Amino acid sequence: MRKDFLWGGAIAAHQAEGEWKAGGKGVSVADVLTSGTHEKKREITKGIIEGKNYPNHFGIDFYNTYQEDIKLFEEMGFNGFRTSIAWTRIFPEGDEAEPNEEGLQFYDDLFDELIEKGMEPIITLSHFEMPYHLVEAYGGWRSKKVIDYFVNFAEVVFKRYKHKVKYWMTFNEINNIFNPNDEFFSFVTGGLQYQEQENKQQVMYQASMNQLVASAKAVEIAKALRPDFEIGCMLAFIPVYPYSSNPADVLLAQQEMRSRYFYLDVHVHGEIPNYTKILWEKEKITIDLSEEEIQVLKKGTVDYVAISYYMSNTVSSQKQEEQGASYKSSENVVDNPYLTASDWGWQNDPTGLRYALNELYYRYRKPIMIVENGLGAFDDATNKEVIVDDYRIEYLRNHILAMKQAVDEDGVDVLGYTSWGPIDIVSAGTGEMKKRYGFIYVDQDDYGNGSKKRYKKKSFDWYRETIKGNAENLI
Ligand code: P53
Repeated sequence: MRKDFLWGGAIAAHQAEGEWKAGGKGVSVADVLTSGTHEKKREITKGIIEGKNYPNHFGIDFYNTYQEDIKLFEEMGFNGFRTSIAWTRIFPEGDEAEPNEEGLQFYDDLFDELIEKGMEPIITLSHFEMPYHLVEAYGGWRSKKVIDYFVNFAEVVFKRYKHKVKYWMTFNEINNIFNPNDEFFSFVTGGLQYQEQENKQQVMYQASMNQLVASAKAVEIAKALRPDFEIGCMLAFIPVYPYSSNPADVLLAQQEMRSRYFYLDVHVHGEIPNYTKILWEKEKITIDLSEEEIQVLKKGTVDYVAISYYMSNTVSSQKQEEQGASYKSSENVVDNPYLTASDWGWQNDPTGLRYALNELYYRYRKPIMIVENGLGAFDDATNKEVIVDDYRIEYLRNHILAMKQAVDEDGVDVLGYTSWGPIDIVSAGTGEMKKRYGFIYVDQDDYGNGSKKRYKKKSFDWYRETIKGNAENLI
């Protein structure tokens, strides 16, 4: 493991900060999402509807509590911390010419606090929180105008924080826009809402190309400001396995991986891969992409690859009987009989992390940062002073061990590991508080009721010891 390995945790502004209107903040896409459950999808409402529960409006009040929360992270020995900048704090509507000073000041204070407590800020520019106005007025990322608004936002924050932040990511889980099973993700990732008649694939690819161009432009600007900036891309990396050794399954799994690799091929190599060009032709998809933009993609390639890793998916070319409720990144996903799943149907697969790191590193030869990994679970908080979350410890231990094997035995270059939600936050997928990832328990329910007091879970001490021993002490 690297000497300067970054150990820490990761959150996103909209899932933690709350105070959705404070300091001149505008409405983001996350602000129009109601709360749901594993069984009941979050609703995307047209604007804010009185009487509905919008959990991102309150988050865990991190906007007001960050100093105390960071103190707890410091106690665990974090030397890195990932969060995002809420675009709507800086540009409330998204298309203004001038930024909102109060929003900028908030992140100045937050980053100062992190640095003072020994943590390298690792910052995502866009994490499921684009201004809602850009959705209403421009149709989200389907519009090329949004490229300029994003690039302007990126430039403002790069300039403002260039002495405080070195590690950046442009778009969180950029590939999450591509989930044919769930249009929810197209909305949170790309601000997309499809019309009845339109070719969804076309819209999705156009939005993705617009984001990829915007990312590349941001990289160029960043590098001109400070050449030693580290700018990464970020993928939801769910490796796809074949259900059997039937060559049809193996080929299907390989083809489904393209919905991940397409993004990396552009981000890292600066080129649209042949398999995508062929698909566009076959599906009669026409993408508006100028020669100049093609050149921009070539120049604005990333320095590192960041991933979230929670699970693997398995696909079968044949229909399988009696499928459970596994998270499905495509309609061909079936349960993997060798794996168990979380209460939300995410199949727990530590070996898959080692597999993923190898695939990524030897395909792209870029350092990798694991910026999300963790187990969403129900915690028994009958006695808040003693919350025993052995299941979480086991999940994290096995994944960290798999990462260590990838580093020590396979030679993969991993820059750091920030577990998801070191303090309980609002779930992105369901809007629940009760889907908890934290080492720190937050006394609050799905409706924002509770004392909001913080309590250390059993995993708190375990993670502190793991970091202290640089994971050498894990068994
Ligand atoms: P929640 C689905 C699949 C993989 C990653 O998710 C995902 C999702 C979204 O549900 O999102 C990332 O909160 C995302 C975070 C999110 C985290 O995973 O649904 O980057 O914002 O909170 C965990 O359990």
